[in-house]
Amino acid sequence: MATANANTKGARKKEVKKETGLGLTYKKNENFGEWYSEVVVNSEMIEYYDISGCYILRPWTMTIWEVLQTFFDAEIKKMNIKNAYFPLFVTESVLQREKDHIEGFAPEVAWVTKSGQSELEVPIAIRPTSETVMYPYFSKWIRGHRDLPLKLNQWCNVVRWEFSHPTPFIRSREFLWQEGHTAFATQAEADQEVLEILELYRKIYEEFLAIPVVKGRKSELEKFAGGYYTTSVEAFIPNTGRGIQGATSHCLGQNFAKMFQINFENDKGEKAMVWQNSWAYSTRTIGVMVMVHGDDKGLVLPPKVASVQVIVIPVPFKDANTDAIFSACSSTVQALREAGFRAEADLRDNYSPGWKYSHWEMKGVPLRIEIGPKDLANNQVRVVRRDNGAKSDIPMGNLVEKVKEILSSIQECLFNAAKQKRDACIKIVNTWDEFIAALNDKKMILAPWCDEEEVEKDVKARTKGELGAAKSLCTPFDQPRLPEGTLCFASGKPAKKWTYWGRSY
Ligand code: 86X
Repeated sequence: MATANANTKGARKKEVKKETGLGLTYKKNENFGEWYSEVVVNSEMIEYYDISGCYILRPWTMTIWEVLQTFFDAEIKKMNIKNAYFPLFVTESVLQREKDHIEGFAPEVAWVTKSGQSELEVPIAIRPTSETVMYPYFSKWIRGHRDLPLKLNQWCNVVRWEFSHPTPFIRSREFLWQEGHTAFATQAEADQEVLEILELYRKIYEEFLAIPVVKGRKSELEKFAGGYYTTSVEAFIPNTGRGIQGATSHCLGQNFAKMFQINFENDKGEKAMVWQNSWAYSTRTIGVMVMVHGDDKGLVLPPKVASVQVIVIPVPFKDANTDAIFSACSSTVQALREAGFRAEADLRDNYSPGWKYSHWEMKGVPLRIEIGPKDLANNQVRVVRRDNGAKSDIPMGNLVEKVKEILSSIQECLFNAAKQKRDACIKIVNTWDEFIAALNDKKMILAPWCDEEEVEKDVKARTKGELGAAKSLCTPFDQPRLPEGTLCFASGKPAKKWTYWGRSY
């Protein structure tokens, strides 16, 4: 639409963008940060809020979250883990019972100090995580070995008042997650669960979000300080050259049992301490998905998590039978829905087909079906893939079968493309010089390491800079062969293992 002051081509173009809300100003490879912010907003996943670091999760986001939740919730129920809900608030004295590792986190805790105009007698904290909320009751509920295992999960929000640069999904001050907290009589049971949960996290990333991850163990420096050992799935963002912790599964050992006196009488009548785990994944998963698959047209959704898997768009020409085209769209949607697909028709008459194509591309819908007069006449539909733009005509008779085929092909192609890109970023190094070169080249670095905490601290110190220091991401469970005599890339001492390193989120 022309406006009075849109008198240059550029200004007019910008004006059009503003009015339609279509198109991205930034390119993924040119300004990744701005591209990301624009995609999450224009795809209608996120709305910015007037508190920094807090975001509105719109339905387009929540349906993805719910798909992951439905999967994970069913899986943990098969493991006999029960859902519970504990309060949002925790008193200062209870929060302090975890003093040692709270210390470092203290600046991130948000407090409620008033109700109305009157000061509360004791300030209460908003949970940043729920160990201190839950474990006093684990202590109360666990008496004998017959009370074990106690396996609880909760779906909730937590608040961590971060001060570093907030990013939707990736680093927000409030986020959604599940937190699992379990207690066992033996370490062996705890060890086994840690890996079972980690495998579910791998599935969330690889099988739902089509993102390759590395399963491994965190270094002593990077593990949860309150725990015994930490495992994680690690993803990688090629554009920024940063690793990102996708989810964690901790074995807490007996540290919290000591702090919270979670004891039980074992089957020999002796007093014993429980072995505990905790594990979580958050809405960060969705941010990683946007970063990995999105392109210059917007979001790209893997079919398994897409709120709308197939969008059907009528393409009426002036002299065409519009009613017949519209009703073909509706019956196509109906057939797809009956077959179990999430399909919708965009029958709005105030937008052109071209506008609708861009709109649903921006929103990342995996497959578009166009129905015009020619398709009607030939009893076919035109399908266009979001991931690679490939077009094909499919006979109405094969609709369901073909759509099924194409959607699984998209799911597979997205994973393969992401894996190829990720793998191209992995660099194996043996020396410090190679390490620095690879780091500057935005690589995910696999290096032989002596596994000494002081050496990791030294790596951090020596790589400090504007972009942030390098750190260990994880020691992959899947270890390449470590030839006898291999030396640590950083210390020159004998290497004990292969570990991934890089900058990270
Ligand atoms: C660490 C550890 C653990 C349950 C998980 O990673 C899985 C789910 N929790 C969380 N952590 C904190 O303990 C923590 C504590 C405070 Cl007080 C805080 F402000 C921020 C924190 N962030 C992480």
